[in-house]
Amino acid sequence: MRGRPALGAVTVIGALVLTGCGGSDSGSSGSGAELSVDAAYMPQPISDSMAAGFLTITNSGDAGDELTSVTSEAGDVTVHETVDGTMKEVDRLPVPAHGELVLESGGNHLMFEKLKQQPKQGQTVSVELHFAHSDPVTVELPVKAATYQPAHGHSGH
Ligand SMILES: [Cu+2]
Repeated sequence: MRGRPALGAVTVIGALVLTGCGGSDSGSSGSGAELSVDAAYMPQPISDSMAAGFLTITNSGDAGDELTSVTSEAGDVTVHETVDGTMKEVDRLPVPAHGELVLESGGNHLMFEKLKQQPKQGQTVSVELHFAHSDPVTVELPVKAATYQPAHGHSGH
C-alpha cells in the first residue's frame, strides 16, 4: 500500500484506443448504432484476482445495440448490474439509440475475475467489448487509485 497521492504523476491516457468504428464518416447518420466509449477506468483492486471496471458507451446512431460480452487477456470478465445493493451477472445490457450505457460505481460494472496479476495504479488493462450488432471495440482501462472517483460525468445527466 502506498499512501502517496500521486496526483498528476501518472500519465493520463486521455485518448482511449478505439477500434471498430473507424470507417464511419461523420456526416452520414446511416442506419445502425454508432458507438464510442469514454470515462473508462479501473480502481486499483484490493484483491489480487478480482477487480471492477467502469466506462460509458455512447450510441450516437439511429439503432440500439446491446453489450453482449466482454473479453480481456487480463482474466475473465463478466457484466454485472447492481440491484438493491446486490450485484448479479447479466447476459447483456442495452445501448439505446441516441443514448448511453453507463457502467459506474454502485451500478452496472465489469467484473474481472481470475486475474493473472493484480493491476496496479498507472497500468492499463485492455478489454474488448462485444456487441449484438456493432463490431467489437477495444478499450484501455487506466488503473486508478483504489479510492478514485471520476470527475462528474460530462453532460450526461
Ligand atoms: Cu460485480
